[in-house]
Amino acid sequence: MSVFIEDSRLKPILEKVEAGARLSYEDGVALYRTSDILALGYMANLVRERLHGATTYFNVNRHINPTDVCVASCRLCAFGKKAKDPKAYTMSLDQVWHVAGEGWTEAVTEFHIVGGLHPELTLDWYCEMLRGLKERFPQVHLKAFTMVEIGYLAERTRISVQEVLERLRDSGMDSLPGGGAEIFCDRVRRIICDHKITGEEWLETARIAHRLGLHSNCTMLYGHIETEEDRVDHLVKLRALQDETRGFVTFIPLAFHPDNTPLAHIPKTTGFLDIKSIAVARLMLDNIPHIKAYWIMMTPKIAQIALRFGADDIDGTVVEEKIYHDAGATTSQSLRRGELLQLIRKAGREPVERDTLYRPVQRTETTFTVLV
Ligand code: V47
Repeated sequence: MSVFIEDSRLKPILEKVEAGARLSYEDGVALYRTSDILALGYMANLVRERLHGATTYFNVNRHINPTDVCVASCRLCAFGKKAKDPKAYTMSLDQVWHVAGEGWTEAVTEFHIVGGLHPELTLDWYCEMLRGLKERFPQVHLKAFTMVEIGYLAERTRISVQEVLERLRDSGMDSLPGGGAEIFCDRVRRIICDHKITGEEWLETARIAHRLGLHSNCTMLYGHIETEEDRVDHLVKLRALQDETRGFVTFIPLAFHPDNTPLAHIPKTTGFLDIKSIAVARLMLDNIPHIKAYWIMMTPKIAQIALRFGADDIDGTVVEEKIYHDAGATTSQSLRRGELLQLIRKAGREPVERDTLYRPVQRTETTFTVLV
């Protein structure tokens, strides 16, 4: 099929995409540099439809953030607070289990659980939290703890990352979300998140998790001080690890929201960059099955457009989001299942409710069955 390409530098890339060939680092940089968003969208949509046709996935999930107390003080973050901050909170185990139940009205299939790096909560506490959730909600998938939280627990408990992962898995953790990856480049990390594990450590933690048979997602935070080269380097590193482990399920590009962070002077990302980040990810990450347009971060309107620029997933109902809303997000904190269906259908796509590992879910008003 022919397509009108305004930016002639994209022609050799189009040939590779049509042939199903892997794109190089240089191709990735060229894709980020182009303004030819329609050619980019054409190519990304070609790959998206080759993999998923018109299907667009969503899930019925609930976010739980047990604490916002965090020792890290990352400049990118408006969520984490020092323990002595009067606005900081830490839930008791009973509160976590209670909050989880509040999302139950729509029969959620996933709890997405992440929090700050708390200096006192122990590995045993987290294991008990998971066991309590599994006991009360045995059919709900527990997608819990970023690689950064895992690294911190290992450091504090003085045991290996592998042992932390095994203990959490044995207590009920089913998979891991993709957060904390930010941008792997050291120079950028030193400025936006200098107290976090390094990019290499993030990748190594993911490698260990995948080797234990745990799946995870992966993310990239863009729109702050990183260069186009930094972004492509990040994508290429994720792709290389995926060649090795096949453990990543979904990639989620995350736009930096500057409000209430020490980097508040940085302008917000544009819709153009948000859409481009989805498309470039779809084209570069040829071995990661899904690309998510996280509506909380992109707004439902841009997320809907993204479904024609490479994304095949729109995340879920979420119910109560804190990380982006503390950083000035003006989107709603939750969407109902019916609203997600509408959003997808109005983009001419076919909604499929999935569980965390993308098995289709069949449901009645209050119950669900995962189709295997
Ligand atoms: O790790 C923090 C980012 C992430 C800000 O795996 C910020 O399915 C923008 O990882 N502006 C948490 N971003 C969110 C996340 C996620 C979201 C949805 C689905 C999944 C999944 C994972 O948000 C953090 C960090 O990278 N973040 N502060 C901020 N001011």
